[in-house]
Amino acid sequence: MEETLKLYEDVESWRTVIFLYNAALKEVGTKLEILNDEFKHVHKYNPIEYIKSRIKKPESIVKKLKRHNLDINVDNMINHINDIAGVRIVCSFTSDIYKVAEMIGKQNDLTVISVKDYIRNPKQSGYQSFHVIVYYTVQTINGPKRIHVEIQIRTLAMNFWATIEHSLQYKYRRNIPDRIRERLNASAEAILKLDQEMSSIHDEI
Ligand code: 0O2
Repeated sequence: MEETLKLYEDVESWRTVIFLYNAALKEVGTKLEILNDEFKHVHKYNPIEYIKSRIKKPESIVKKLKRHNLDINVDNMINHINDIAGVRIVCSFTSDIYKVAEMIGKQNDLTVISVKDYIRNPKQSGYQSFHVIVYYTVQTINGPKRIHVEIQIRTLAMNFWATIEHSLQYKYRRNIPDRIRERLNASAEAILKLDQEMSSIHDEI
């Protein structure tokens, strides 16, 4: 009986937590859309191509907790997983990524808690992206609640590479064979060259 009650409490707190992450995601997404509209209004130029949001799937949350050798519970999920609510901003050019990151840093209602620049320092896998973890405060019927949101900012080309590599990681259960790894590394270099070339053409205009 006690166990059933505990399970019920866990499921209830899980639902409440996911509700809050969803609320944060909606508000942060709208906020970024408005900033993009304002940027376009002022500079006659759109730094953001598109924005996508997602809540991490329960099985991915569990996998990540296990990867970090943590017990599977709601507290660990809140305290140790920063990307339960994720927003992905896709830009045309690398310089746009830094413009968007700067805009995010200027917002009073977003507190930047960490930044990872995998563009200047790509991961060994070849992964390139700019990650910002922020706190956003959601107003609830019981008062304010601070929620973590991970914002990933990348170019269209970086996103193409990351999406393909991510699905291969899934297919090979994070054990991509060496021959495919080599091709992915070569593709990551090609992506870097492509982004540099497109930026240089863009600068000519
Ligand atoms: P999923 O399946 O996308 O949710 P970690 O070190 O990964 O355990 P942390 O601190 O969150 O934890 O790392 P990081 O580097 O900031 O990575 C956060 C997310 O960035 C990942 O979430 C991926 O979405 C993406 N990412 C990081 N590295 C790579 C990579 O090499 N390839 C691809 N395709 N994406 C990457 P998850 O939870 O790992 O995965």
